[in-house]
Amino acid sequence: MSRLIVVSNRVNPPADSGVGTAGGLAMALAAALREDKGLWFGWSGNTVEQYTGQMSMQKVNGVTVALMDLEAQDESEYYNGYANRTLWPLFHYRPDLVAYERSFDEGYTRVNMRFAETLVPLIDPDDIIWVQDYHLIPLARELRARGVKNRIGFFLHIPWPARRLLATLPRQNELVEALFSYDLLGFQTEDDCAAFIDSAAEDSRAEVLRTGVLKAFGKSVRVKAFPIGIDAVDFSGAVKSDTAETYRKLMVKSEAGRKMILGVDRLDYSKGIEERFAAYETFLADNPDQLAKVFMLQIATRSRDDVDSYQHLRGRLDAVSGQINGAYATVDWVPLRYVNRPYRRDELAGIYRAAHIGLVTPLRDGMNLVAKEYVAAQDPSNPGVLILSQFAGAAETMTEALIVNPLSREDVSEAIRRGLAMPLKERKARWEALFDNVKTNDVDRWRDNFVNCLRAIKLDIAPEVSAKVETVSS
Ligand code: ADQ
Repeated sequence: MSRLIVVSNRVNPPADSGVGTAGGLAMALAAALREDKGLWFGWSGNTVEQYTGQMSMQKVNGVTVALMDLEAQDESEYYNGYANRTLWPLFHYRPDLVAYERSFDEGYTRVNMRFAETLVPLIDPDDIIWVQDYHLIPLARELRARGVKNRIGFFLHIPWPARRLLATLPRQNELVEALFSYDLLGFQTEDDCAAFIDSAAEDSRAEVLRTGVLKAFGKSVRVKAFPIGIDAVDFSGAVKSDTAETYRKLMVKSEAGRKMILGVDRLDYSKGIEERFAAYETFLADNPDQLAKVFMLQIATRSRDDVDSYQHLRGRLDAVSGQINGAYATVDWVPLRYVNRPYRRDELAGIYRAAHIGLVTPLRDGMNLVAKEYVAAQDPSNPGVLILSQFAGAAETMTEALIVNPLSREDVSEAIRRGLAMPLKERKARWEALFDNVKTNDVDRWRDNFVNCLRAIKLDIAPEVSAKVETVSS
């Protein structure tokens, strides 16, 4: 069978039994690479004075990884710049936070060329190549320009924005065109597929050849939704672990008979944490009978500290959480516990299980795996209630959650009230349907569906190889 090459910005194959610490995505990719004797290629996370094109090959937890270093300028223009200050906010519907700087755009193109240059010598003719996420959209174009004819697939973990929003990005058509150098484009949801097809059809005159196959720029590409899941089996193991049970008991003790409303997120403006705090404040104001009977625990681990919008958000959350506690706390009750340290997955599993409400209210999210982990961690005989934003990719399939508009304080506040009062029978019925979906559509299924679909693509719809190197920047 052909070998699988996974390419992502960062590379982190966990050990076989990474139950406590490793994320499901990394576990699933590493398992496929071990089976296939594949290769995982990406940036080492290190910067050097001068990029040399050298890479280091090593075995990490049974997976062959190839790592390259970048220059400090690359890190600032490509990673902190175009990826995290241009594409991330734009694709999460925050044009107000987008930095449109030509140097970022140039750095993004340069780094994708560097990825291609370094990767090409490692590719065998029948390898299949799977590129992950928005950092590497132009990679297939750069590989094709260097003569690579292999099947190449791309999966976008974040949403694809609406056409009118994408239009605010200078040279956005070049980004769309770059995606036509792939054979298969995977999105999280049907909605994202439709948004991409709309961009391609309206602005790049792409033709729909047959369902899910688009043609433009003399090339064809298959477009399909592959909703990502969690590592349901491994996560169930984490839920049953001693550590999870210790944390569950710790939380039950600290609840002191109160009901816990839980939020768990990377500290990111797309997760809607500030809006969630505001909705919780509305809930406290509108439900005086619930004061001191509930509390919210928000775990928000710091991320992308080098980007100013993240520093600003941290400051806001510190202030708003302080205001809520200042207004409502009593000597024996703190309404909002706000925690910035990260927790291991088995610790989180125990915390999820002790929560009466899982409050997952991103303003935009590709999928949101926290929603799925919360469901997987519940006690089947007494499950909690998931409140889920209509703007998370997960809402497309997790329809038995209480679906809310995260921008409406009243909407979220009412859902909290309803969730706290929900009878056991309804909680069980909703949870059973949700859990069934989480178990069936897990991360292994996501990976296998994508890889099988890529393998099955006949080269007759493979893109034509372009002899000229085109770049995103002008
Ligand atoms: P993230 O935005 O990082 O990922 P999310 O799906 O919310 O997405 O969480 C990913 C993982 O991080 C989960 O396994 C969760 O347990 C863990 N995590 C989150 N907060 C944590 C915390 N405070 N402490 C410890 N662990 C924490 C991107 C996209 C998502 C998409 C995923 C997968 O933005 O939309 O679901 O990729 O494709």
